[in-house]
Amino acid sequence: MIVVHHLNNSRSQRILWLLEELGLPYEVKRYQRDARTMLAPPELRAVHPLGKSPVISDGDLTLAESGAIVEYLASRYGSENLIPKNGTPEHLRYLYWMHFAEGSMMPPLLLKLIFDRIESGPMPFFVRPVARAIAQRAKSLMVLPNLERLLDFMESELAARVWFAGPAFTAADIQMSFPVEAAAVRGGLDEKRPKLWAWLQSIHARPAYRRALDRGGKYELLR
Ligand SMILES: N[C@@H](CCC(=O)N[C@@H](CS)C(=O)NCC(=O)O)C(=O)O
Repeated sequence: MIVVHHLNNSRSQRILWLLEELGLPYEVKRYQRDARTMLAPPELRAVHPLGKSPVISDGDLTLAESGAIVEYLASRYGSENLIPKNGTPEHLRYLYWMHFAEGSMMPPLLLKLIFDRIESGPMPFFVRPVARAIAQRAKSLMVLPNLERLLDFMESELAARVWFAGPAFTAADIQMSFPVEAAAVRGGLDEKRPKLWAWLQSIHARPAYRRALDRGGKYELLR
C-alpha cells in the first residue's frame, strides 16, 4: 500500500490527485503545520531527514521531492497517457514543465510569501521602516517583475496548446498545479490571463482532483 505523508495546505495535495488519476489505493498519513510558523511538525523528519512534504512510502521505498514522486508513480503505475512517449516534442515539453514548476516558478512565489510576511509581521517598531523598505524594494525590483514574466510566458504557452505538454493531459499538468494555484492566491494570476485561468478551472473540474480534495481535507494555500 502506498502511503502519502500529507501536510495540510501543501504540495502533497498534487500527489493525492495523481493517485486518484491513476486509480490506485493509498493511505494518507496527516501532518499539521505549526499555526504560527507554518512549518511542518518534527514527526515528518522521522519519515525523511528534510522533514518536508510530500514524502511517500511504497513498500521499502521512501521517496521525497514532489517531481521525483510524480515521475516515479506515473512511470511505475501510470498508463502512457500521463507521460508522453519518449522522443516526441510532447515528451520534451513534459520534461520542461515538470522541472519548471519547482525550479522556476516556486522560488519567486516563496520569496513573495517571505517578503509579504516581513512587511506585515510583528517586529520592534524601530526596525519596521527599514525592514519594510527592504521588502518592498526586493519585491518591486526583482520578485514581482519576475512573476509577471513567468505568468506571461505560461499564458503564451497555453495559447498554443490546451495542456502544458500538448493536446493531452499529462503528469506535468499535475506538477504545475501547485505553482499555478499559489500564483492565483499570491502571485497576481487572475482572469486577465484567460488561458492560464481556464487551465486552472479545468484541472479543478476533474473528478480525480475533486476526490483528492475529499481525501486530503481542507486545502487553502498560504498568502
Ligand atoms: N521542492 C520540494 C519542496 C518541499 C516543500 O518545501 N514542502 C513544503 C510544503 S508545500 C513543506 O514541507 N513546508 C514545511 C516546512 O518547510 O517545514 C518538493 O517539491 O517536494
